[in-house]
Amino acid sequence: MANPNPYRLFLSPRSPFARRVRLALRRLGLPVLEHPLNVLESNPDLEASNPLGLVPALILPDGRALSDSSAILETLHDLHGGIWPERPTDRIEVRQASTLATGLMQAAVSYFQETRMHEVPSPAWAQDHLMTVYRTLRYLAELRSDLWSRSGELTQAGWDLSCALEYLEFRMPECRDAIPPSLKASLELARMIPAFGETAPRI
Ligand SMILES: N[C@@H](CCC(=O)N[C@@H](CS)C(=O)NCC(=O)O)C(=O)O
Repeated sequence: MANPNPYRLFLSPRSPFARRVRLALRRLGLPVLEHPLNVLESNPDLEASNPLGLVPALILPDGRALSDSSAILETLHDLHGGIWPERPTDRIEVRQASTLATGLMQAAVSYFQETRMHEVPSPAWAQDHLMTVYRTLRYLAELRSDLWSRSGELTQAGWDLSCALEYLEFRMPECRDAIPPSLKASLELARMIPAFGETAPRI
């Protein structure tokens, strides 16, 4: 019988932050009702759960609302496990790699908003975010490969990196050639998983 109170997720099909949560819910096998939104419009249902008006927002089966993708992943790990490695020393490093990959998403989202959505873009501000993207890509390429995948399975950081790289290709195609081959390996691994294709950013 279907769970009468599945998780409910407010998302934008383009949001890399929503995507990391969608992928985690699928990996954990948790039933979820997805509510895709256009975040450029007013969304009273979303705002009733998250007054910041940001996606993702997750409604737990008991009705409590969670916002921010990283906080949502922490709660999913508290409730179900399976997001972070069991060993605390491993967890510290994978979580830090995940934080940097998520920061890469944020820099790319900010760059896109500045260059394509502001009436008068600031070239200096956009350039600063572009440099952040390049610097972070170089830094991430130096990290140990087992932070991204172990025994052929992506870690949470590997999923986040894959979402960030595909978002870069989607919104900042000028950065495509700057993605180091060692990082592309995670993206190739993610692309073999159907859920990754099902949650790809689309217009
Ligand atoms: N730190 C937040 C960032 C969420 C975020 O910025 N979401 C964007 C979509 S990519 C959004 O909802 N934007 C709507 C708006 O700015 O009004 C998270 O990790 O969930």
